[in-house]
Amino acid sequence: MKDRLQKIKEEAIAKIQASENLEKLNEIKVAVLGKKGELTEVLKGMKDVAAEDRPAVGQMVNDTRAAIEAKLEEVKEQLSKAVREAKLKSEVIDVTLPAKKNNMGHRHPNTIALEELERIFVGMGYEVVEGPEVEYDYYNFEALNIPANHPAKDEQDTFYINDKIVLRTQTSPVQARVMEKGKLPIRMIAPGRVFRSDEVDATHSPSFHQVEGLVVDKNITFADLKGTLAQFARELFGEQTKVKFRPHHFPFTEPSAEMDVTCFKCGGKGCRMCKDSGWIEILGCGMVHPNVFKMCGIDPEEYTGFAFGVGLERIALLKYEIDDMRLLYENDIRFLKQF
Ligand code: 2U9
Repeated sequence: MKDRLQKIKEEAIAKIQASENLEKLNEIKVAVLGKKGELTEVLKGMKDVAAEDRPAVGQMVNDTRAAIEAKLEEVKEQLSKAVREAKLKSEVIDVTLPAKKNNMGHRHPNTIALEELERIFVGMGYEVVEGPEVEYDYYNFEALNIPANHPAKDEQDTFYINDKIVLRTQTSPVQARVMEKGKLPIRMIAPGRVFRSDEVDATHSPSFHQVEGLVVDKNITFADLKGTLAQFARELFGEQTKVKFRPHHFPFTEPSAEMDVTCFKCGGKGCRMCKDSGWIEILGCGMVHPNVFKMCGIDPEEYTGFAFGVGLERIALLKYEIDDMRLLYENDIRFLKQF
């Protein structure tokens, strides 16, 4: 028995010493100390040992087991250390190498223009309000005094979800909803995406962005409209900018106008940018129509107001001298980085 145990120990220690990795070490452990291992087999044979010899033999088995376990632990530690060192070596970082360049994003020209518009109007005390892009026909048309037979309501121009719901064609429904809530006075802008059934070309897209404004209070006049929009134009295009108003028609405002600014490229002398006219059309505006007030629960005898609307893409194209709207939707970073 003694010789057998001695043999098991020597062979096991030799194998442990020779094992080249942790997996192999584990295999040896199972083969010697496991349920069906050599040493376990010896233990099973204890019943055949004479009773008086059992304590001594038992002690020998325990000593053998302890010696093998100690060797396993020792070699396991050596192998783990080697694995750790190899890993560290392979993960060495050379801090003297040049850093990888981060790809920086860039604000979109629309976003730059929007933030500029918001800065100007927030500076004048306006609130920025957003609303749903999928809108009831009621808020998009009816509440804004756009009659059922109006060409804007045609399926050729408007995307209909069903006969009561549309993709908003303007951000005016946001203002109609604010008016309906009844908290007066109102000084707000409503920026956002709008949809019209247009073919894509250099100046049209089925989805674009507007910023509309609305002021409602007692004693608001066309003079307030002119003063506010002239100040807006000076802040956006420079202090020297002059404005002029041409009569126009919108169903939701009366009277209505379009506002031109002196060409910021040639100062009004005439150039390619302003098609030699010296003027550039910027926005539409007008005094809120009494019918719109009535539809939204405001008494037009007590309150008056003005409203305006600008195409955000139009501002971005003009300000950054981009000649094709489609470039704004391609999102080529080489293009975007120029602004
Ligand atoms: C309410 C009442 C009136 C908003 C207005 C315009 C004039 C206008 C166009 C500019 C170019 C749209 O982006 S565009 O295609 N908009 O000319 N918008 S007045 O009038 C309102 C809005 C809300 C309750």
